[in-house]
Amino acid sequence: MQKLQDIQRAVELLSACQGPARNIDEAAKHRYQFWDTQPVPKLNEVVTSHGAIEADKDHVRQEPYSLPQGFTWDTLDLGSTEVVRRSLAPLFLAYVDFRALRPPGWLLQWHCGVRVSSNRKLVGFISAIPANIRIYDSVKKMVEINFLCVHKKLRSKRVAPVLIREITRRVNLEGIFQAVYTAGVVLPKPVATCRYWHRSLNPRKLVEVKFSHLSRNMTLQRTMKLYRLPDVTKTSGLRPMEPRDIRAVRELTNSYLKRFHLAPVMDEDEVAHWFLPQEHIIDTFVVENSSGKLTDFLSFYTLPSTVMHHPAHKSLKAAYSFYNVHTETPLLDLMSDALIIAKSKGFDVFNALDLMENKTFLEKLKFGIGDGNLQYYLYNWRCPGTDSEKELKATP
Ligand code: MYA
Repeated sequence: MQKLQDIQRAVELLSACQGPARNIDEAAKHRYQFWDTQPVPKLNEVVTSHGAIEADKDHVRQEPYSLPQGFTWDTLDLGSTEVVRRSLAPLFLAYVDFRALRPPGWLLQWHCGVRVSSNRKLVGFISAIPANIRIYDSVKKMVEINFLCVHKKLRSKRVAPVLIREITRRVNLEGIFQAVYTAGVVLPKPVATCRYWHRSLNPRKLVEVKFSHLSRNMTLQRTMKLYRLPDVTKTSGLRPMEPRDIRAVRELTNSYLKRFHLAPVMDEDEVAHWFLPQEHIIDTFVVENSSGKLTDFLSFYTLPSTVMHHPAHKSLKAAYSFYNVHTETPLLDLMSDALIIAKSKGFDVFNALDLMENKTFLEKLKFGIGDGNLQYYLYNWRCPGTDSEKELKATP
């Protein structure tokens, strides 16, 4: 889920709008006209029990929810370059790797769009992908909800609640009644709160495009020296993941993730989909010891963003930390190698959230804290909140 959420966050930031609260104090004053009708805990609720908030439905509404006059529902074929280029790209204002919306078990009806009936222009979108999620001791078939988006001209007209109700109906029709999602805004009620951190790999360019600025008393030369990295990695046996590693990577992942309260449980097809290296999309490096056993792996995915109004730089290449599993190599060494690989592949910045065990290496490896939180939510599941270290995103 991480990957989709990062793209989402980019979209959220790009379309900065007056919307719901971004911190708990503001949120406490807000009345949630829509969310107060949904099976989610109230913001001020102290949750101590675990379980579904409402029972699975026996009867699910068969007809789609009504849209305002002049709009129609449509499903989007994300396998079609034409659909992505003509419909989705203008709505999201960004390059998005929609392969992430077609993991094993994906359904066409879960790529749910709203078009203007007269000219077929896409003005709203929401998507769901299936995932097995473990929350504390329960493993549930859930969906991850991503890419809720409404065209700027249609904002604040209560279209988002219709999209959310409609995707809920379509998911319920498949016998699934729980979901996991993230947002920058505070809604009832986050199960965990995380923060982004950024590690400069190419400080000169980051300063030039104003992604970062020179700290006080720092020259560009000193900043470049501060962030300099070795040319070669340190861990012996580190190599790109191959199809023959799928089984071992699955075992490493599922057993490592048992340490966390909220995490996906992946089968081999999902491991292949999310981890097998694909140029400009996902990098995964495994550590193979001298007896041929895989002991650790690191992974990060690519998200380019467009640089506006700069004569020389047109885009920024960001790497996002994905899953990093360690049993023998110290996590600090593994992540230091991740930075070295990312730098050698031409990335400008390496981003990571402060979840899982990431707080143990962020400062040591010279990550700087970002602004804004990423809130994690569960739909129709009540459980106590988890710390960000005990929490973990689901899939990219
Ligand atoms: S998070 C990414 C969200 N997308 C963006 O930020 C892109 C740019 N922004 C927009 O396109 C619009 O501002 C959006 C809101 C579409 C976000 N998540 O139509 P409205 C509530 C949930 O008048 P608009 C992502 O994709 C808001 O509190 N609710 O507002 C995960 C208010 O409700 P209430 C949100 O600004 C999505 C109502 O909407 C969000 O025109 C997970 C206002 O509607 C938000 N990010 O449109 C969705 N933002 O009155 C939930 C606002 O109560 C999935 N709102 O305050 C739930 C599980 C469903 C499946 C269940 C299966 C079992």
